[in-house]
Amino acid sequence: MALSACSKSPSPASSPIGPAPTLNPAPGQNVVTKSLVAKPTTLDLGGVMVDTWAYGDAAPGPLLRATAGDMLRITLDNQLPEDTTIHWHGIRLRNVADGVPGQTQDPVRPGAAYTYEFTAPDPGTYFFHPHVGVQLDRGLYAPLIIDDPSEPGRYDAEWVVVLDDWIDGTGTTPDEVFTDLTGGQGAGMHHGNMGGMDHGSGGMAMSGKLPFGDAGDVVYPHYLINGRTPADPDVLRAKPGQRVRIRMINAGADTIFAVALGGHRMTVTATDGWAVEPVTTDALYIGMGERYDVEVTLGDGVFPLVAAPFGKAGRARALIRTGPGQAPAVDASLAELDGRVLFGTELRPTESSRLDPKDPDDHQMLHLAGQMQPYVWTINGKPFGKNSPLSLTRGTRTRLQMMNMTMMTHPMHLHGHTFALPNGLREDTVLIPPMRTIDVDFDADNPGDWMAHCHNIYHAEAGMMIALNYAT
Ligand SMILES: [Cu+2]
Repeated sequence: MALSACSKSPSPASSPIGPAPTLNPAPGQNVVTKSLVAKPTTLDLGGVMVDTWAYGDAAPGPLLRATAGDMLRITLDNQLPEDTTIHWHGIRLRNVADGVPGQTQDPVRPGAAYTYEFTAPDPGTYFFHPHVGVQLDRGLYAPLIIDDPSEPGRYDAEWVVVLDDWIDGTGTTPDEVFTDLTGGQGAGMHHGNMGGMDHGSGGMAMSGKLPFGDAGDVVYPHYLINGRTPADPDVLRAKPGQRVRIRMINAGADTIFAVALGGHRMTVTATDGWAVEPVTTDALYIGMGERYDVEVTLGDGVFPLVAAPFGKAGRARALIRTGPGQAPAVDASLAELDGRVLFGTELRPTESSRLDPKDPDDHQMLHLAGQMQPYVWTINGKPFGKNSPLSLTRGTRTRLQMMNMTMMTHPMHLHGHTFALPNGLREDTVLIPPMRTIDVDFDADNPGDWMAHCHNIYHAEAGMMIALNYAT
């Protein structure tokens, strides 16, 4: 049986929400219109054929691109055998378009269509995916880029690089993985490395440090960049000396990656769409649901762009080619992964990315707990559906104190808002390391029924979600 987030919602499916009110564009507002078909398909991941679900016939799905201030009008045609929705991850949109079944909309039934209408106010790198069950761990994800109309064209080229951990269609499905984690008899499932001691080629991890505690809960047979295995990788082409922006998105369900580009250092310029004071690094960590923009001036040759899964064996790889030459071996070591691996929380915001300085008026707590056996992950002592929604007040600066009482890292994601870390860094997803507490502040200026949850999709499905509600 496929569990869905909807099935655990406090709003029973028997009380329908109905269609979202129509959004009319403001005078002069540009409207980006697109249709997406969610459907079963067969994909070639690069020598590996899998039956999966995707938006169209590719994973990642089609790039969706607009300019800040545009209205998006996106129709989802559900040709899946299950209910689905789309969540526009990181966008500060109107609540009715947020894609949470039972909370902001009714689930989109098989054979039905649903139109999302919202304005995308902030430029940056985003993505979209279902907010139902563990569908994100299939091929149902795609990049969403919101361009900044005032940005100078500083780049010769721009690439979107989407990371993923892949298991669907390899003798099991994400639903079977979840069933197995929760004690059922799913097929083909292997439990993760509980001790987190097998550290693959994860940079700092190689030096024996365990910055994120236990690795994820699922062992994946494949790690992908732009839907390709390392053996038959995506090849990104440019000329030597060109300045390239790479927009990185971690669409994985259970995997933190360390990313490095062989022979280069990378300058990080934004996270979750918000500009940061540039930092040049050998490599950087990217958690599930996080995005980083980096810029690189390319050398001459063929270079591996590698994403090493934290605490797990294997790697994802693409190639950057600016000239002739032999590609390096799939498993060639990268010195950069053993160099400085940046943690996102070390970054500092630009002045333009800061929240106005203000003390919080409202304090709320997210107490994160859980364990593998039984497989239950909770916020404030209970799994989603049993925990009490947080009650916010419109117009207040709200502080969320996120306390991780587990030995795993949780990428905590807030819908409909971006928060500021204590150093001012703006994000919508932040990695909370084991036994650590991070306070984040945000303005409750976008009323509705929202979600905060772990972006490990198996944790979220096992209960690590909570609603935050406030009215106009
Ligand atoms: Cu988690």
